[in-house]
Amino acid sequence: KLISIISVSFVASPIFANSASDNKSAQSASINIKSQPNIVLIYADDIGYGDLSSYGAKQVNTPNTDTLAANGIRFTNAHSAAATSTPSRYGLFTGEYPWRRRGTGVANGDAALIINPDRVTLPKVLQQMGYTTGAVGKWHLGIGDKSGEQDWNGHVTPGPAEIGFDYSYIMAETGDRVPCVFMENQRVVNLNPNDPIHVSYKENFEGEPTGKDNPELLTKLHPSHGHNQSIVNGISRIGYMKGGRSALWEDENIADSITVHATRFIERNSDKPFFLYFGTNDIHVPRYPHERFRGVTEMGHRGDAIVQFDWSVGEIVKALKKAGIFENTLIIITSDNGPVVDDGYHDGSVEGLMDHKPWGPFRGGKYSNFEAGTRVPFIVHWPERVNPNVSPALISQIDMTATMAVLTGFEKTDKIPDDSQNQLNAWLGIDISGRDYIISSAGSLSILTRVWKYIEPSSGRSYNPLTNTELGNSSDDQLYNIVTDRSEYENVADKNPQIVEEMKKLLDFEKKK
Ligand code: NG6
Ligand code: CA
Repeated sequence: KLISIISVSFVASPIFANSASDNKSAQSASINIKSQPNIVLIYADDIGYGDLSSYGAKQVNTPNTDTLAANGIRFTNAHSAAATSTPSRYGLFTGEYPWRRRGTGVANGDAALIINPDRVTLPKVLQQMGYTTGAVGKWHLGIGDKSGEQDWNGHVTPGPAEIGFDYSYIMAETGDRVPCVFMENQRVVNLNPNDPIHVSYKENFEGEPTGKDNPELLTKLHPSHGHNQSIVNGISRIGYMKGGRSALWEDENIADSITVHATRFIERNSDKPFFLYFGTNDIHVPRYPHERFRGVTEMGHRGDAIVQFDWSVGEIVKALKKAGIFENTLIIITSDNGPVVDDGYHDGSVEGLMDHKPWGPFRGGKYSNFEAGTRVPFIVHWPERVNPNVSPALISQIDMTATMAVLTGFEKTDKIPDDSQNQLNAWLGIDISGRDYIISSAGSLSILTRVWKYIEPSSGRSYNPLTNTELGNSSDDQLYNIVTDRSEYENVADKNPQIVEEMKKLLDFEKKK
């Protein structure tokens, strides 16, 4: 639908000139592929474009991920919907751009579920097509129906089940936010009813230590900015909690715990099609990898967490092979946003960075409008269907819902938001062009074609000294030629007023939808 509107009003526009190739022909050559592979989405946290050795990293080795990249398609122009976690995940599961909806910014630890259970979602589409669906690991979409007044001591609903997951084993919120507990099918795991959990994002509970007042209790990590409230297992967090002692996680065991729950899900469901969303905690802060990974790189905890991430990938592969379903499983590996080195804890990552470039050849990082905010690794591996390749196609995670719907034969595609396009041909390596354009959100909205990138003016600051991030905000129009200047150093808006006009027009057209 979208394509036709665009081609009517914008087809002659100079913003689409010099595109990699004509994707119309690729689109009409659409393969007839309706089939039901198992689908495993490995969703890394904060892994940047340059963080994997398959994407050029030299100081850290990610052999398990690299093997999938070498035997699958490695995308070089793939984007998350936003430059932070919650909005990217919202876009991923709903197929709707997060900037269309309020309340999709980084969710607090006591936020209610931000996805309306009446929506058609990626897991619901797959459920309807007969898949068993599971969500394991980082969630960060809120849970329950009462922001700020959650009772964590019973069945917390709505949550993963209400948006389409048959099974869930999730971190209640994020690694750096209380409550620091796992929830299995929306109940806190290992909770002792005599020691109930209390959570507040407003004030501390009497007598409970904090990172701010009791730094002597920080046995594992000290905050560099923020993260100085409740202390859980020697690390201070965002928010206050008390109780739930038997349920608290140990940060060094998170990767093991979620990986085992992911592989068990695979084992249990290997005889019928399943969809596994595996959101890793790595490499988000607080980074405190298991001792078998701590020190394996010379890059501090951030490098070690990348190796731990790669270990998890290897375990998933092993489980699929053991179950005999590796060949017919579609594995997608990508990340929720770009990289950040110091996101709030002293963990040796700044000192250990050396020549490593988490952002690859791009400018910015997590939180940024510049490319490194949303241009992320993206690997598609499916031995039965996909020939190894490197693809320059412009693709976005926003398309996952529509693309998987078409792949699996879901017919009510009109229920999926227009933002989500069927890009199956691009995702399977048949079409090397991909989308005509995508919109990403960070401090501002950016619109990216295969040649041009336009960033809307905003009043935000241009640099965050705490995270050392160039945010890409400016009160001026910014236009970059992403082909000749992929690092976005030369703003050519003044030289190309007509292109700026066209890009703005297209963005306005999208906003009005
Ligand atoms: C920020 C946190 C940061 C991280 C981020 C969300 C502070 C000072 N910073 O507010 O540490 O949690 O939110 O990251 O609190 S995300 O990858 O989950 O979006
Ligand atoms: Ca993230």
